Amino acid sequence: MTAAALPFAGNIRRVRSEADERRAMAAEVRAGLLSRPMPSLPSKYFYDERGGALFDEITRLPEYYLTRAEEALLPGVAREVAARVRPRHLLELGSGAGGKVRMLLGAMASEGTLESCTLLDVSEAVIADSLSRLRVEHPGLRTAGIVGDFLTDLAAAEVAESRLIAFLGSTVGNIHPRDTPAFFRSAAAALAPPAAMLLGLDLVKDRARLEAAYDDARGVTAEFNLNILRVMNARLGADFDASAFEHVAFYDADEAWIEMRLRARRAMVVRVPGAEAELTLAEGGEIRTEISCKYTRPALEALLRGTGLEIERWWTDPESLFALALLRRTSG
Ligand code: AVJ
Repeated sequence: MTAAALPFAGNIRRVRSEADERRAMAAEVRAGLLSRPMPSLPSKYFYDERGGALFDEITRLPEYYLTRAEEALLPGVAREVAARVRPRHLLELGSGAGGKVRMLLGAMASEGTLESCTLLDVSEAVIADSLSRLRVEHPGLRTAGIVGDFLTDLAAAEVAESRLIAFLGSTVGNIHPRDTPAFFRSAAAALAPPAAMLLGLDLVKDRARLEAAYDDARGVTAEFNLNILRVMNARLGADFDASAFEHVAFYDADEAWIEMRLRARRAMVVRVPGAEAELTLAEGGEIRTEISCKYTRPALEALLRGTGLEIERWWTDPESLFALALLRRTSG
């Protein structure tokens, strides 16, 4: 039986109705386009169907070491975490197309502790598809989906004992460091001990390696970046001319993040009726579309201070490209 022939994966809950979702998107996009010195667009809107497929392609690019480095670490780490934490419930955040969750479930099943798996993602289609596949592999697995945003909607997953939260792929890097502590506090609140969070982190490294990963030779990342304009056109009736923009990606060493922008090749006025906004750009004017933070262990420790979470274990590959951190609630 193919995944396509499976019945629709039920038990998927939207945090907001589609109408509320649209209103929230309009407000976020409007705020981003009005922000100065530079207008911005929220990076979660990369991921429509085409954006998801382009991201998948990015993960297979020779320059994009992140996914390979994490997937090489994960089998061993999953076994160790399953044995140490003995979680019964897995909650994956921003799951994407994810083969990674399968490694974690496999390890939990081998320990004999696996009971349920919940996926939280912005895309209902991605959740439904992933859950049907997981249930083929683990008949009897209790599955649930939450259509929402990991930044604001973690509270929608009721607190479970013996839960492992998986937040992989360095997706945490898309959160602005000013908002990261609040995110960790909400994660701590969703964890009743014994419970833990497994966090994937891209590490600080030389500029050339970082920048190549976000500006690949084949131009897939450029297409991915430009796709956000097509999403604005499709969902908010905007009239962005994607061919009038170029992809920009650079490492900001002071902030320790990769920044992606779209630069206007000519002066233009863009209308975004669904967000009740209009954007005037000079030739060379830029829109920020993503930050992707790069970490060190001390930098993560600083972000965790006072949030109720601390690093219990830290794994990295021989080249120190990528890390997996096991976070636990601080006692007291
Ligand atoms: C999905 C957040 C891990 O920041 O590296 C890939 C997204 N952006 N190439 C990242 C992305 C440009 C990616 N994450």
